[in-house]
Amino acid sequence: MKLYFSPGSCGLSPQIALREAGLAFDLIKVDFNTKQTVEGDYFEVTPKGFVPALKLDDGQVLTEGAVILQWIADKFPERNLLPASGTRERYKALEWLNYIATDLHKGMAVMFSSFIDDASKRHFAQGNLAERFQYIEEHLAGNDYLLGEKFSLADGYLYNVLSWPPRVNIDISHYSAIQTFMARMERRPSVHAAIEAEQSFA
Ligand SMILES: N[C@@H](CCC(=O)N[C@@H](CS)C(=O)NCC(=O)O)C(=O)O
Repeated sequence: MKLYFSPGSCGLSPQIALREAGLAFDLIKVDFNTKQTVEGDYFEVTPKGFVPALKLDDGQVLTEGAVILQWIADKFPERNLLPASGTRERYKALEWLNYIATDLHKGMAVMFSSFIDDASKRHFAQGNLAERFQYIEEHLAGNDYLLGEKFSLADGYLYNVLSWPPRVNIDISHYSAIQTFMARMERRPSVHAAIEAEQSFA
């Protein structure tokens, strides 16, 4: 199995998930500028050109981070990485995955865009993103993890996206529940190992 990623991107959360599942995998770095990997043209892996992509041992390629997380969880149900399919808890997890992917991840993507000027980014961060952070802060104030007391792969995705604000000069240090959550996640061996593995490519 191969995980295509780029250091510091949304490729971190599937890597955390693979480690939580105890799966063996190779990491293949994608150069965003050239869309090349050590294997050659990344567009041959996925015409989207985006990370993450997971190439299975049979050659099939899965894209879309939130979908890759569900595939990993469903492949190894005994690991309890997401609630069982069809349960009410599963739909709660899907709500979070969708919220992170659409509102938070793509909201944060605005801050990295070269098509948007700095003033508009600042305005967007203060108006839009601040509300997203506050919503998450209030939820985490009463919960160790997104689904309550137990870790799920949605937490890895949230951790991944919430590690970006400081890189684009958004201060989230005053959100104390978010900070506690980030520290809790960093104590997980999967998160620690995933970050270290990314750094070895930097
Ligand atoms: N819809 C995709 C979006 C993935 C995405 O936005 N990937 C970014 C990195 S976080 C990317 O590959 N960007 C490459 C580029 O902009 O050239 C998903 O949810 O997995």
